[in-house]
Amino acid sequence: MYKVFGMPRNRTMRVLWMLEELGAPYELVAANPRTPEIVERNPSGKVPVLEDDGVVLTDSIAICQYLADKHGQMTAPAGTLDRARQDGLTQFTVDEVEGALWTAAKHKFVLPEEHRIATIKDTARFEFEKAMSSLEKRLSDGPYAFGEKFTVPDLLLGHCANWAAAAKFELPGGAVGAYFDRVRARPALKAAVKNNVVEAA
Ligand SMILES: N[C@@H](CCC(=O)N[C@@H](CS)C(=O)NCC(=O)O)C(=O)O
Repeated sequence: MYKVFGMPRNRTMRVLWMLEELGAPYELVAANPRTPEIVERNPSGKVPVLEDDGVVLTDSIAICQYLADKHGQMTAPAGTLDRARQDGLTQFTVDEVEGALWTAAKHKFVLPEEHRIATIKDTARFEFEKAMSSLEKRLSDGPYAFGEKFTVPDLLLGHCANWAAAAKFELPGGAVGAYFDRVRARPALKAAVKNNVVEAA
């Protein structure tokens, strides 16, 4: 059984959602970043962490792609042109979509106060908007980014859309808005939320 360390309210949700999509059994160990149980598994103190067969894996994107490859679902096979295009969209999601959201979050509550710049939120919003225009040009006719198949970058983009909504970034309407609605309505996401309620300490 997979063991997931982290909290559903942060990037840990990507791994929980992924495991629900795959129908794989897992256990969530609720743990905040930088706590001893995380630092002993990930020197940067970040979550999520996944333990598979006692082996520790870090970084949500790498974990999700590993799970997709291992289970042979939600991914094009490695070494194919389709996979290269899929990985390109994953990288775009990390750099341009998550990058804008993470910049805003770091300067709101992650960095030590003396290193925060409050006005950076305007820059983050500008970058997020720019990323949304690029995404519109990258999407297929749907229902998902590469057509009928729901793949790893769809899940990551759906997670970023939820993150953006929670952080009060404006989500686009039109084709991208409709795409986000489809991804965020996945039953596996609803199951990941329902099955991993963590009481506030
Ligand atoms: N590249 C990592 C980033 C992980 C990350 O930054 N996680 C946040 C929670 S969403 C965290 O642990 N932050 C604590 C910190 O930055 O000190 C991933 O995708 O898993």
